[in-house]
Amino acid sequence: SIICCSQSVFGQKANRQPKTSGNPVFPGWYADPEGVVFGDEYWIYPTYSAPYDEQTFMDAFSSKDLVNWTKHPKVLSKENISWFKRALWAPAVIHANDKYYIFFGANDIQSNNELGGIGVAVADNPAGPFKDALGKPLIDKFVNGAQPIDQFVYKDDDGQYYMYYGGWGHCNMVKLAPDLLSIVPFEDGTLYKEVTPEKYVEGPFMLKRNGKYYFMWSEGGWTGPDYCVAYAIADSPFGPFKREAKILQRDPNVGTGAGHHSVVKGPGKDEWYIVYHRHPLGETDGNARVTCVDRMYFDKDGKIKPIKMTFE
Ligand code: FUB
Repeated sequence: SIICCSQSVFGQKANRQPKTSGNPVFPGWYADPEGVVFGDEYWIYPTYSAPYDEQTFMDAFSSKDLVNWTKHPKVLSKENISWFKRALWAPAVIHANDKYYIFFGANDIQSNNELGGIGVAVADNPAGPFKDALGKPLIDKFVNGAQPIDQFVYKDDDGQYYMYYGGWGHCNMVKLAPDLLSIVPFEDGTLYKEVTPEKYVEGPFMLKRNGKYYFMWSEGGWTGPDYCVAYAIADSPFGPFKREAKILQRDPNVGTGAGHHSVVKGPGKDEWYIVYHRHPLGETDGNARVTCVDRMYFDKDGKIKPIKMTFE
């Protein structure tokens, strides 16, 4: 998966294979990985993939070389969220205002009618401890049919933060205030804009490359073999997000149910990695999800090439 470093950095001989971490990149069942780069370190914040009632904390993992990973246990845990009732999952993490913000899904608002949805916790360093900032969720209801989970926070070139989120086949975007602790109206006065692409299920992600917005998401059922990632290309963060293609999907020789991803940029020119979870072959438990990283390439027209899942 991850290529350690350029040969020039480590003086490797030209014919030596670059060192890789191997997939999965760390042991244990971890899903919905949010990969981010902070300074000279790569960080991955995943869901602790266990039965719902055991998802009471989040671990994080850091690496300077994308090969050796250090575990940071319980960067966020239920003790630091006063409104926690049931489960934490699918984090999105961003560095802003000299702080680190983790946005997370919590509790069960649809079956149990609990206070829940998308929360936000803040820390002074990426290993936490993150502490809930609001004493309540940032978004605690379904709007436009979108379950308030699976958020991704995107900073546009003009400094504006947008949050894309949504499960159950609907995706909304909201505008965040500069302190990232409240949502503010768009110019037309609305708070929520639905941006759902065709076949969208959950797990939105956005990146910008060469002036184009690449909006990505997961399709299929999260416990099943058909879970996969597709994308759209747009000229604006508001879309429209016209589905281009599926780019990550099961491989009978490697894994099934591959999705809920993020993307990190490596140090090289146009060097990109997709960070995602997949079900190991032969596993039937829906929570058997492991975090993997593979190279992501663009073709000469700017389209994302189908991703080859590996054990490397
Ligand atoms: O980990 C719980 C759920 O599984 C996430 O919210 C979905 O995106 C799916 O990956």
